[in-house]
Amino acid sequence: MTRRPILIHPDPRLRRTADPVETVNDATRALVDEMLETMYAAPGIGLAAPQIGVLQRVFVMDCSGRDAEEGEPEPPADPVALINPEIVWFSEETAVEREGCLSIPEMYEDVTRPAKIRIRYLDRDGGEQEQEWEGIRAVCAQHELDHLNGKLFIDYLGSVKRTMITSKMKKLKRERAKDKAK
Ligand code: GNR
Ligand code: NI
Repeated sequence: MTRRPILIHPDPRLRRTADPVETVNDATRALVDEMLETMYAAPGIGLAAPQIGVLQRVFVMDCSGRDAEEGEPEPPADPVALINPEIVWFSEETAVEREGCLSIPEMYEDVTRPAKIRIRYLDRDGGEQEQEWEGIRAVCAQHELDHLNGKLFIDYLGSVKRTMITSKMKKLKRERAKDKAK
């Protein structure tokens, strides 16, 4: 399996709308495996294909560590792949969670979203699935689905905060590029 570099904001590929997967096949499953490996290594609880520069409607998540009653499970504890996901219902009730993003490292801000969702998707075998989620799974799935539509969690913040975070990320990218050249 292979780990892929994660794109850092700002990057035009993080702002595009990803394309639906036409058929779930071995290539899709290879992509899912690479995404899971990249997500666990990061480490993160979710990863969307555009974050590794692949503009397909695919994301992976494993939120098992965040709601464990006792201790941290060993990854991969609960890997889930969602292909062509669609939110078919969301609650009027909202919840606030402090969010972060692997494409915006070390920045954490509160975001308000619907507390519960029903989501329909294809699994890695192409089977139709429908799940109702709340808590961190609902937050994570909404954050990942946003990535498939070119949206980032900083878009929910005020423009002053968003601009400040974007400047910090530009600086981080300049420094990383310099380090690489050394
Ligand atoms: O690892 C991640 N943690 C996280 C925490 C709160 C809300 C959303 C997330 S998703 C993030 C990984 C990521 O950037 N996925 O796109
Ligand atoms: Ni993210």
